[in-house]
Amino acid sequence: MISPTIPFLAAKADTNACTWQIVGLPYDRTSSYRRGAQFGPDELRIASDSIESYSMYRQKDLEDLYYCDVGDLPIANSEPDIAVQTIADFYAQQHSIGKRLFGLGGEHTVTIGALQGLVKAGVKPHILHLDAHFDLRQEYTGGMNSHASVMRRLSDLLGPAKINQWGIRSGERSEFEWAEANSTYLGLDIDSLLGDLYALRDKPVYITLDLDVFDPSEMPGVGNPEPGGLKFSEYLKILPQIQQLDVVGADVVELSPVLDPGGRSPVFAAEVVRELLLTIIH
Ligand SMILES: [Mn+2]
Repeated sequence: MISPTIPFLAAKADTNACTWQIVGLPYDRTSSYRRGAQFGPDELRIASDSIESYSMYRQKDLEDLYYCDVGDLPIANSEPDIAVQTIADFYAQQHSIGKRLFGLGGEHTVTIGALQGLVKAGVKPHILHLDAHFDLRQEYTGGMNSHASVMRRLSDLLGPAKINQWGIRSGERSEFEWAEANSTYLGLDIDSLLGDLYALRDKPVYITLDLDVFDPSEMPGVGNPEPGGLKFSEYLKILPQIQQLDVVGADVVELSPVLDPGGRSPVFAAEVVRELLLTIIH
């Protein structure tokens, strides 16, 4: 493992005492449009140091939660298949000893490794996928393990019935058709998402949040920005429903700090992570 520049805000030092662990997944080698996501995990941690550990929205404090930050996996310069394998091995090993992992990306390809690891450890969760893009291509320039193929690989692993995609507003016609045929697409409407989340109550769920699900006016530091996205205030409305789920793992991916010269994206991403930690760790 590679030590973080600083641990994520309010992370505890004693890793033995933590069920939940934050792990950095600094990878961007299959990014097609604009790279930079390999710097996401550390920039997110540094930004987390500038925000409050208390959330007025959740009325909870990160200081009261038990989670650790175990640093980064050494994958930044690996070929995609090797990076995915490294992540899968780590996740399988950690889950086999009862840990749960919160991944900081890194490009979305890292999620393939995370779910391969969970499945290897015998965990087959439902997937809640929040993203501007379907990521349903059979293969892409990087091969089978690519940011544009993530959800197709998860469907191969878990079956399409466990895939729930929300916020998507960009894709090839064939991706829309596949999502329609396999009923994986939940649309763009917040109220319908709340109903879909209600149906997942008490089931094991893995949440994968691509930061480009948010509107680029609020979250510009992503590789593939897409207008018309989720607002932070709407995100806050989803969280009470997410609290009802049995979340077995989560990741927040695609922060690319170098693409936002204004520098607000890492702070935004850190608050997204804070709210999610306060929601899923009970
Ligand atoms: Mn995306």
